Amino acid sequence: MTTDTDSLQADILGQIADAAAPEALETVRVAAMGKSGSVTALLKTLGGMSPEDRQVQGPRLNGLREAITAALAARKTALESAALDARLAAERQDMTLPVALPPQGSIHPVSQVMDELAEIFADLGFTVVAGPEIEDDWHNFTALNMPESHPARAMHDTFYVAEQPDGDRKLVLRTHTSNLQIRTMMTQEPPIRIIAPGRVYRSDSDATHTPMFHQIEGMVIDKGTTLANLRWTLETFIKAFFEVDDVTLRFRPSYFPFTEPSVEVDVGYSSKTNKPASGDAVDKWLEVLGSGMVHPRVIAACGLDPTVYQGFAFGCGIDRLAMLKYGMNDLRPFFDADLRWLKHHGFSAFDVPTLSGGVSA
Ligand code: 2U9
Repeated sequence: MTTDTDSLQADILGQIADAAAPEALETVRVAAMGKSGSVTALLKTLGGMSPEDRQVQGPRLNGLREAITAALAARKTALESAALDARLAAERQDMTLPVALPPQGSIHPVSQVMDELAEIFADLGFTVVAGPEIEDDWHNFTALNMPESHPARAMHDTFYVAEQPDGDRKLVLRTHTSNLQIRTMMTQEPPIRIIAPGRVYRSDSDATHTPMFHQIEGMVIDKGTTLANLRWTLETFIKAFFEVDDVTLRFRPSYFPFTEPSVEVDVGYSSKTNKPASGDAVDKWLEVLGSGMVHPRVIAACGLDPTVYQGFAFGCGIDRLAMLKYGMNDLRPFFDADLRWLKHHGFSAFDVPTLSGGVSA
Protein backbone atom coordinates (compact mmCIF):
# COMPACT_ATOMS: atom_id res chain seq x y z
CA MET A 1 0.00 0.00 0.00
CA THR A 2 2.84 2.38 0.91
CA THR A 3 4.65 2.01 -2.39
CA ASP A 4 1.30 2.02 -4.22
CA THR A 5 0.43 5.38 -2.69
CA ASP A 6 3.89 6.79 -3.25
CA SER A 7 4.04 5.76 -6.87
CA LEU A 8 0.47 6.98 -7.48
CA GLN A 9 1.43 10.34 -5.98
CA ALA A 10 4.59 10.55 -8.07
CA ASP A 11 2.66 9.60 -11.18
CA ILE A 12 -0.07 12.22 -10.64
CA LEU A 13 2.41 14.95 -9.68
CA GLY A 14 4.29 14.17 -12.91
CA GLN A 15 1.06 14.51 -14.93
CA ILE A 16 0.32 17.82 -13.19
CA ALA A 17 3.78 19.14 -14.02
CA ASP A 18 3.38 18.00 -17.64
CA ALA A 19 -0.06 19.63 -18.10
CA ALA A 20 0.66 22.45 -20.56
CA ALA A 21 -2.80 24.03 -20.63
CA PRO A 22 -5.74 24.53 -18.21
CA GLU A 23 -7.80 21.91 -20.11
CA ALA A 24 -5.07 19.25 -19.71
CA LEU A 25 -4.77 20.10 -16.02
CA GLU A 26 -8.51 19.73 -15.59
CA THR A 27 -8.34 16.24 -17.16
CA VAL A 28 -5.63 15.23 -14.64
CA ARG A 29 -7.70 16.68 -11.77
CA VAL A 30 -10.83 14.75 -12.77
CA ALA A 31 -8.86 11.51 -13.21
CA ALA A 32 -7.41 11.84 -9.69
CA MET A 33 -9.89 13.77 -7.60
CA GLY A 34 -13.16 13.50 -9.57
CA LYS A 35 -16.08 11.33 -8.46
CA SER A 36 -14.50 8.19 -9.93
CA GLY A 37 -10.92 9.43 -9.66
CA SER A 38 -8.05 7.23 -8.49
CA VAL A 39 -7.41 9.23 -5.28
CA THR A 40 -11.14 9.40 -4.52
CA ALA A 41 -11.35 5.61 -4.88
CA LEU A 42 -8.50 5.16 -2.39
CA LEU A 43 -10.10 7.56 0.08
CA LYS A 44 -13.32 5.56 -0.15
CA THR A 45 -11.50 2.41 1.03
CA LEU A 46 -10.89 4.07 4.43
CA GLY A 47 -14.55 3.36 5.39
CA GLY A 48 -14.12 -0.43 5.11
CA MET A 49 -10.80 -0.65 7.00
CA SER A 50 -10.25 -1.89 10.52
CA PRO A 51 -9.58 0.94 13.03
CA GLU A 52 -5.91 -0.06 13.22
CA ASP A 53 -5.41 0.04 9.44
CA ARG A 54 -7.33 3.30 9.23
CA GLN A 55 -5.06 4.86 11.80
CA VAL A 56 -2.08 4.13 9.57
CA GLN A 57 -3.66 4.68 6.13
CA GLY A 58 -5.81 7.71 7.08
CA PRO A 59 -2.93 10.19 7.46
CA ARG A 60 -1.14 8.69 4.46
CA LEU A 61 -4.14 9.00 2.09
CA ASN A 62 -5.05 12.45 3.39
CA GLY A 63 -1.43 13.47 2.83
CA LEU A 64 -1.74 12.18 -0.74
CA ARG A 65 -4.94 14.19 -1.27
CA GLU A 66 -3.42 17.36 0.16
CA ALA A 67 -0.23 17.06 -1.91
CA ILE A 68 -2.24 16.63 -5.10
CA THR A 69 -4.67 19.45 -4.26
CA ALA A 70 -1.76 21.82 -3.56
CA ALA A 71 0.07 20.80 -6.75
CA LEU A 72 -3.10 21.30 -8.83
CA ALA A 73 -3.64 24.81 -7.37
CA ALA A 74 0.01 25.80 -7.89
CA ARG A 75 0.02 24.55 -11.49
CA LYS A 76 -3.29 26.35 -12.17
CA THR A 77 -1.83 29.65 -10.93
CA ALA A 78 1.34 29.15 -12.97
CA LEU A 79 -0.64 28.36 -16.16
CA GLU A 80 -2.92 31.38 -15.67
CA SER A 81 0.00 33.69 -15.09
CA ALA A 82 1.82 32.31 -18.16
CA ALA A 83 -1.36 32.80 -20.24
CA LEU A 84 -1.64 36.41 -19.02
CA ASP A 85 2.04 37.07 -19.82
CA ALA A 86 1.57 35.61 -23.31
CA ARG A 87 -1.53 37.78 -23.86
CA LEU A 88 0.19 40.93 -22.63
CA ALA A 89 3.12 40.23 -24.95
CA ALA A 90 0.84 39.52 -27.93
CA GLU A 91 -1.37 42.58 -27.35
CA ARG A 92 1.45 44.99 -26.63
CA GLN A 93 0.93 48.35 -28.34
CA ASP A 94 3.72 50.61 -29.43
CA MET A 95 2.39 53.94 -28.24
CA THR A 96 5.05 55.80 -30.20
CA LEU A 97 3.71 54.63 -33.59
CA PRO A 98 1.94 57.30 -35.65
CA VAL A 99 -1.91 56.94 -35.77
CA ALA A 100 -3.24 54.95 -38.69
CA LEU A 101 -6.20 57.31 -39.18
CA PRO A 102 -6.55 61.05 -38.74
CA PRO A 103 -8.61 62.08 -35.66
CA GLN A 104 -12.25 61.07 -36.16
CA GLY A 105 -13.93 63.42 -33.69
CA SER A 106 -15.74 66.67 -34.32
CA ILE A 107 -17.17 69.51 -32.27
CA HIS A 108 -20.31 68.25 -30.53
CA PRO A 109 -23.47 70.27 -31.29
CA VAL A 110 -23.77 71.11 -27.55
CA SER A 111 -20.25 72.58 -27.52
CA GLN A 112 -20.98 74.41 -30.76
CA VAL A 113 -24.18 75.95 -29.36
CA MET A 114 -22.42 76.90 -26.09
CA ASP A 115 -19.76 78.72 -28.14
CA GLU A 116 -22.45 80.44 -30.21
CA LEU A 117 -24.27 81.59 -27.05
CA ALA A 118 -21.06 82.90 -25.45
CA GLU A 119 -20.33 84.87 -28.63
CA ILE A 120 -23.83 86.38 -28.78
CA PHE A 121 -23.97 87.36 -25.11
CA ALA A 122 -20.37 88.62 -25.00
CA ASP A 123 -21.43 91.12 -27.64
CA LEU A 124 -24.21 92.30 -25.28
CA GLY A 125 -21.71 92.83 -22.43
CA PHE A 126 -22.31 89.52 -20.56
CA THR A 127 -19.51 87.54 -18.93
CA VAL A 128 -19.51 83.73 -18.86
CA VAL A 129 -19.39 82.27 -15.33
CA ALA A 130 -18.65 78.69 -14.24
CA GLY A 131 -18.78 76.90 -10.89
CA PRO A 132 -19.46 73.67 -8.99
CA GLU A 133 -21.73 70.91 -10.30
CA ILE A 134 -21.83 69.36 -6.81
CA GLU A 135 -23.52 72.10 -4.85
CA ASP A 136 -24.83 72.64 -1.36
CA ASP A 137 -28.48 72.84 -0.60
CA TRP A 138 -28.33 76.57 0.19
CA HIS A 139 -26.89 77.69 -3.20
CA ASN A 140 -29.08 75.28 -5.19
CA PHE A 141 -32.38 75.82 -3.36
CA THR A 142 -32.61 77.96 -0.22
CA ALA A 143 -31.07 81.14 -1.64
CA LEU A 144 -33.40 80.81 -4.64
CA ASN A 145 -36.47 81.23 -2.45
CA MET A 146 -36.96 77.47 -2.08
CA PRO A 147 -36.75 76.77 1.66
CA GLU A 148 -36.60 73.18 2.88
CA SER A 149 -40.35 72.48 2.66
CA HIS A 150 -40.88 74.20 -0.70
CA PRO A 151 -42.87 71.97 -3.14
CA ALA A 152 -40.68 73.10 -6.07
CA ARG A 153 -37.82 71.11 -4.55
CA ALA A 154 -39.72 67.88 -5.13
CA MET A 155 -40.39 68.91 -8.76
CA HIS A 156 -36.65 69.14 -9.42
CA ASP A 157 -36.08 65.33 -9.28
CA THR A 158 -32.88 65.99 -7.38
CA PHE A 159 -29.90 63.64 -7.14
CA TYR A 160 -28.72 63.79 -3.54
CA VAL A 161 -25.07 63.18 -2.63
CA ALA A 162 -24.55 60.76 0.28
CA GLU A 163 -24.11 62.49 3.64
CA GLN A 164 -20.65 64.01 4.13
CA PRO A 165 -18.43 63.12 7.13
CA ASP A 166 -18.77 66.66 8.54
CA GLY A 167 -22.54 66.36 7.98
CA ASP A 168 -23.00 70.15 7.91
CA ARG A 169 -23.56 70.77 4.24
CA LYS A 170 -26.19 68.73 2.43
CA LEU A 171 -24.89 68.26 -1.11
CA VAL A 172 -26.82 67.74 -4.36
CA LEU A 173 -25.96 67.54 -8.04
CA ARG A 174 -27.07 70.98 -9.15
CA THR A 175 -30.53 70.89 -10.72
CA HIS A 176 -29.94 74.17 -12.61
CA THR A 177 -27.06 76.57 -13.15
CA SER A 178 -28.77 79.19 -10.92
CA ASN A 179 -26.21 78.39 -8.19
CA LEU A 180 -23.76 80.41 -10.29
CA GLN A 181 -25.91 83.55 -10.26
CA ILE A 182 -26.15 83.21 -6.47
CA ARG A 183 -22.38 82.79 -6.16
CA THR A 184 -21.81 85.80 -8.43
CA MET A 185 -24.20 88.04 -6.46
CA MET A 186 -22.45 87.00 -3.24
CA THR A 187 -19.04 88.05 -4.56
CA GLN A 188 -19.54 90.86 -7.10
CA GLU A 189 -20.96 94.34 -6.92
CA PRO A 190 -23.70 95.26 -9.41
CA PRO A 191 -24.03 96.01 -12.23
CA ILE A 192 -23.91 92.27 -13.01
CA ARG A 193 -24.41 90.84 -16.48
CA ILE A 194 -23.64 87.14 -16.68
CA ILE A 195 -24.51 83.95 -18.49
CA ALA A 196 -24.12 80.60 -16.75
CA PRO A 197 -23.93 77.67 -19.18
CA GLY A 198 -23.23 74.15 -17.95
CA ARG A 199 -24.25 70.64 -17.00
CA VAL A 200 -27.22 70.09 -14.73
CA TYR A 201 -28.68 66.89 -13.31
CA ARG A 202 -32.22 65.62 -12.76
CA SER A 203 -33.45 62.10 -12.21
CA ASP A 204 -35.46 61.89 -15.43
CA SER A 205 -35.01 59.84 -18.61
CA ASP A 206 -36.91 59.53 -21.93
CA ALA A 207 -36.59 60.74 -25.56
CA THR A 208 -36.49 64.40 -24.51
CA HIS A 209 -35.03 64.09 -20.98
CA THR A 210 -31.65 62.73 -19.90
CA PRO A 211 -30.36 62.55 -16.29
CA MET A 212 -27.66 65.06 -17.27
CA PHE A 213 -28.44 67.90 -19.63
CA HIS A 214 -27.12 71.37 -20.42
CA GLN A 215 -28.63 74.68 -19.47
CA ILE A 216 -27.85 78.26 -20.05
CA GLU A 217 -29.12 80.83 -17.64
CA GLY A 218 -28.60 84.56 -17.78
CA MET A 219 -28.98 87.33 -15.25
CA VAL A 220 -28.73 91.10 -15.09
CA ILE A 221 -28.70 92.96 -11.76
CA ASP A 222 -28.63 96.75 -11.87
CA LYS A 223 -30.54 99.82 -10.75
CA GLY A 224 -33.82 100.39 -12.59
CA THR A 225 -33.88 97.07 -14.50
CA THR A 226 -37.31 96.25 -15.97
CA LEU A 227 -39.21 93.57 -17.87
CA ALA A 228 -38.71 95.71 -21.02
CA ASN A 229 -34.94 95.16 -20.73
CA LEU A 230 -35.60 91.43 -20.47
CA ARG A 231 -37.81 91.44 -23.56
CA TRP A 232 -35.26 93.31 -25.68
CA THR A 233 -32.42 91.06 -24.52
CA LEU A 234 -34.32 87.87 -25.32
CA GLU A 235 -35.46 89.14 -28.73
CA THR A 236 -31.90 90.14 -29.60
CA PHE A 237 -30.60 86.76 -28.43
CA ILE A 238 -33.18 84.70 -30.34
CA LYS A 239 -32.65 86.70 -33.56
CA ALA A 240 -28.87 86.31 -33.34
CA PHE A 241 -29.00 82.62 -32.42
CA PHE A 242 -31.45 81.53 -35.13
CA GLU A 243 -30.00 84.06 -37.59
CA VAL A 244 -33.31 85.67 -38.52
CA ASP A 245 -34.02 89.40 -39.04
CA ASP A 246 -37.13 89.56 -36.91
CA VAL A 247 -38.93 87.44 -34.37
CA THR A 248 -42.18 87.63 -32.40
CA LEU A 249 -42.02 86.49 -28.79
CA ARG A 250 -45.09 85.63 -26.71
CA PHE A 251 -44.81 86.17 -22.96
CA ARG A 252 -47.11 83.95 -20.87
CA PRO A 253 -47.49 84.52 -17.13
CA SER A 254 -45.96 81.65 -15.18
CA TYR A 255 -44.52 80.80 -11.79
CA PHE A 256 -40.95 80.15 -10.67
CA PRO A 257 -39.96 80.54 -7.01
CA PHE A 258 -36.92 82.67 -7.93
CA THR A 259 -38.64 85.22 -10.20
CA GLU A 260 -41.61 87.56 -9.70
CA PRO A 261 -43.29 88.16 -12.04
CA SER A 262 -42.37 85.02 -13.98
CA VAL A 263 -42.96 84.53 -17.67
CA GLU A 264 -42.62 81.67 -20.07
CA VAL A 265 -41.46 82.76 -23.48
CA ASP A 266 -42.79 81.22 -26.69
CA VAL A 267 -41.02 81.87 -29.96
CA GLY A 268 -43.20 82.44 -33.05
CA TYR A 269 -42.23 79.82 -35.62
CA SER A 270 -42.84 79.29 -39.31
CA SER A 271 -43.32 75.66 -40.35
CA LYS A 272 -42.43 76.73 -43.89
CA THR A 273 -38.90 77.93 -43.09
CA ASN A 274 -38.61 75.82 -39.90
CA LYS A 275 -37.21 78.90 -38.18
CA PRO A 276 -38.41 81.60 -35.81
CA ALA A 277 -40.50 84.17 -37.64
CA SER A 278 -42.52 87.34 -37.06
CA GLY A 279 -45.98 88.70 -37.92
CA ASP A 280 -48.13 86.72 -40.39
CA ALA A 281 -45.35 84.19 -41.07
CA VAL A 282 -45.90 82.74 -37.56
CA ASP A 283 -48.05 79.59 -37.68
CA LYS A 284 -47.01 77.93 -34.40
CA TRP A 285 -45.45 78.78 -31.04
CA LEU A 286 -42.57 76.93 -29.42
CA GLU A 287 -41.88 77.20 -25.72
CA VAL A 288 -38.17 77.96 -25.51
CA LEU A 289 -37.38 79.99 -22.40
CA GLY A 290 -38.40 80.61 -18.82
CA SER A 291 -37.68 83.99 -17.31
CA GLY A 292 -38.76 86.79 -15.03
CA MET A 293 -37.67 89.56 -12.68
CA VAL A 294 -35.34 88.23 -9.97
CA HIS A 295 -37.40 87.80 -6.78
CA PRO A 296 -36.58 90.51 -4.18
CA ARG A 297 -36.09 87.72 -1.62
CA VAL A 298 -33.35 86.19 -3.81
CA ILE A 299 -31.60 89.56 -4.11
CA ALA A 300 -31.84 90.04 -0.33
CA ALA A 301 -30.58 86.47 0.38
CA CYS A 302 -27.37 87.41 -1.46
CA GLY A 303 -26.84 90.47 0.71
CA LEU A 304 -28.04 93.12 -1.77
CA ASP A 305 -30.78 95.67 -1.12
CA PRO A 306 -33.79 94.86 -3.33
CA THR A 307 -35.10 98.42 -3.04
CA VAL A 308 -31.90 99.59 -4.76
CA TYR A 309 -31.21 96.72 -7.16
CA GLN A 310 -33.53 94.86 -9.50
CA GLY A 311 -32.77 92.30 -12.14
CA PHE A 312 -34.04 89.87 -14.69
CA ALA A 313 -33.08 86.27 -15.28
CA PHE A 314 -33.83 83.61 -17.84
CA GLY A 315 -33.08 79.95 -18.43
CA CYS A 316 -33.32 77.44 -21.23
CA GLY A 317 -32.00 74.05 -22.25
CA ILE A 318 -28.94 74.13 -24.52
CA ASP A 319 -29.69 70.64 -25.83
CA ARG A 320 -33.18 71.82 -26.79
CA LEU A 321 -31.73 74.89 -28.54
CA ALA A 322 -29.34 72.63 -30.47
CA MET A 323 -32.18 70.26 -31.44
CA LEU A 324 -34.31 73.17 -32.69
CA LYS A 325 -31.55 74.90 -34.60
CA TYR A 326 -29.91 71.84 -36.11
CA GLY A 327 -33.00 69.65 -36.65
CA MET A 328 -32.47 66.72 -34.25
CA ASN A 329 -35.48 65.09 -32.62
CA ASP A 330 -34.00 62.60 -30.13
CA LEU A 331 -31.88 63.76 -27.20
CA ARG A 332 -30.39 60.36 -26.32
CA PRO A 333 -27.79 60.12 -29.14
CA PHE A 334 -26.31 63.39 -27.82
CA PHE A 335 -24.63 61.32 -25.11
CA ASP A 336 -23.84 58.05 -26.96
CA ALA A 337 -20.41 59.13 -28.29
CA ASP A 338 -21.33 57.44 -31.59
CA LEU A 339 -18.82 58.57 -34.22
CA ARG A 340 -21.38 58.10 -37.04
CA TRP A 341 -23.82 60.48 -35.33
CA LEU A 342 -21.02 62.94 -34.62
CA LYS A 343 -19.85 62.78 -38.21
CA HIS A 344 -23.36 63.72 -39.32
CA HIS A 345 -24.21 66.34 -36.69
CA GLY A 346 -20.79 67.52 -35.46
CA PHE A 347 -18.93 70.66 -36.49
CA SER A 348 -15.42 71.31 -37.69
CA ALA A 349 -13.00 72.66 -35.08
CA PHE A 350 -12.23 75.43 -37.58
CA ASP A 351 -15.83 76.73 -37.62
CA VAL A 352 -15.48 79.09 -34.68
CA PRO A 353 -18.70 81.08 -34.22
CA THR A 354 -18.26 84.83 -34.66
CA LEU A 355 -20.89 87.51 -35.01
CA SER A 356 -19.11 88.97 -38.04
CA GLY A 357 -18.62 85.62 -39.77
CA GLY A 358 -21.98 84.11 -38.73
CA VAL A 359 -22.55 82.31 -35.42
CA SER A 360 -23.22 78.92 -36.97
CA ALA A 361 -20.92 76.96 -39.19
C1 2U9 B 1 -31.29 83.64 -9.93
C2 2U9 B 1 -32.52 84.23 -10.08
C3 2U9 B 1 -33.35 83.82 -11.07
C4 2U9 B 1 -33.46 81.59 -13.92
C5 2U9 B 1 -34.67 81.11 -14.61
C6 2U9 B 1 -36.06 79.79 -15.69
C7 2U9 B 1 -36.88 80.83 -15.44
C8 2U9 B 1 -36.48 78.57 -16.40
C9 2U9 B 1 -35.91 76.41 -17.22
C10 2U9 B 1 -36.09 76.45 -18.67
C11 2U9 B 1 -36.01 75.07 -19.23
C12 2U9 B 1 -34.78 75.46 -17.00
O1 2U9 B 1 -33.69 74.07 -18.90
S1 2U9 B 1 -34.90 74.23 -18.23
O2 2U9 B 1 -35.48 73.09 -17.63
N1 2U9 B 1 -35.57 77.65 -16.60
O3 2U9 B 1 -37.61 78.43 -16.77
N2 2U9 B 1 -34.80 79.94 -15.20
S2 2U9 B 1 -36.05 82.02 -14.62
O4 2U9 B 1 -33.84 82.43 -12.87
C13 2U9 B 1 -32.98 82.81 -11.91
C14 2U9 B 1 -31.77 82.22 -11.77
C15 2U9 B 1 -30.91 82.64 -10.77
C16 2U9 B 1 -30.38 84.10 -8.84
